[in-house]
Amino acid sequence: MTTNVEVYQAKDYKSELKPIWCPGCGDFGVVQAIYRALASVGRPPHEIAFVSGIGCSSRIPGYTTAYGFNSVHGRALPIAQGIKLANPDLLVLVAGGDGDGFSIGGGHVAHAIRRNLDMTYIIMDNQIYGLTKGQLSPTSPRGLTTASSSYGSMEDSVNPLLYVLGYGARFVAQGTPADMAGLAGVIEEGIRFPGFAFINVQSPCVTYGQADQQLKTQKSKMVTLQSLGHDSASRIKAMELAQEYGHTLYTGVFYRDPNPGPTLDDFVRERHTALSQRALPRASVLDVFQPH
Ligand SMILES: Cc1ncc(C[n+]2csc(CCOP(=O)(O)OP(=O)(O)O)c2C)c(N)n1
Ligand code: SF4
Repeated sequence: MTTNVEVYQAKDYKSELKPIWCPGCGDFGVVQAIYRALASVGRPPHEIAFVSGIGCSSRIPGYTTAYGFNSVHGRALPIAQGIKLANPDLLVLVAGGDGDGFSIGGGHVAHAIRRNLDMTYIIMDNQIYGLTKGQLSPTSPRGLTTASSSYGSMEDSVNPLLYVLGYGARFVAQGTPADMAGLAGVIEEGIRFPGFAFINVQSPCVTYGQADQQLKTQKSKMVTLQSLGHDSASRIKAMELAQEYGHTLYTGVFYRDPNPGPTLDDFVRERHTALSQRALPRASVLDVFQPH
């Protein structure tokens, strides 16, 4: 008996659009890592929904062959959750910048974590607003001089790793395009994780970012969590290491819940089956929550 299982390669996820990022932007490497991770997972492009907000990094869905939605600044997560609820069989990816995710959209991150739908959220953390030409972002370090802070930022930065760990995220990892194999690996692990997965990518903005945040420097500074023998089943140990955000560039999986349990989409999938609908029409999406 022959089985007809299609095998996908990284190039199958690359769209015909040519990226318009600045030469040397870290986001070029991130999209390559996403192609590789998707090829390893092997889902066909038409079964993938890729949602973003607004920013340089939010252009990323358009450079893939997945169904893409370059949505509204800070609102990628609510849209992605709606898509997943309507059709839980889709592989859902969400991407954007640190401004999109932790400034205007910061409130959504906590609730997406609590809701725990099976999706992967990739932040391209360049510590700056790239698209709008270099204003302070929530992850900019104190003292940073930018277009909007000529005397240096007077605020402490958000620590995205501690933020998501504190809200109970079940999968938390960090990567850099300076280590393409490592980044593709954590994205693949995030996609395979059954639940909400968060991946912080240190993706340098070569035009407005900090001078020491370039790929070459990152390569020499990064420390893999694996080399430390880190136990990724411990949230407390993950939080200890995450405190080094902004000082040490740790890469790899900080935390993976050893008992992830059922997701909200498991419940929704069960209800879809009970309602004999694989993907509910928009008008009936809320029917899955009816008491039965
Ligand atoms: C509601 C709304 N507010 C503000 C903007 C302007 N704006 C567009 S992108 C952006 C920030 C971009 O920074 P980030 O999200 O970190 O992404 P990057 O461009 O650095 O990848 C802002 C403030 C907008 N488009 N919509
Ligand atoms: S402005 Fe920065 S983040 Fe935007 S494309 Fe250029 S290098 Fe990349």
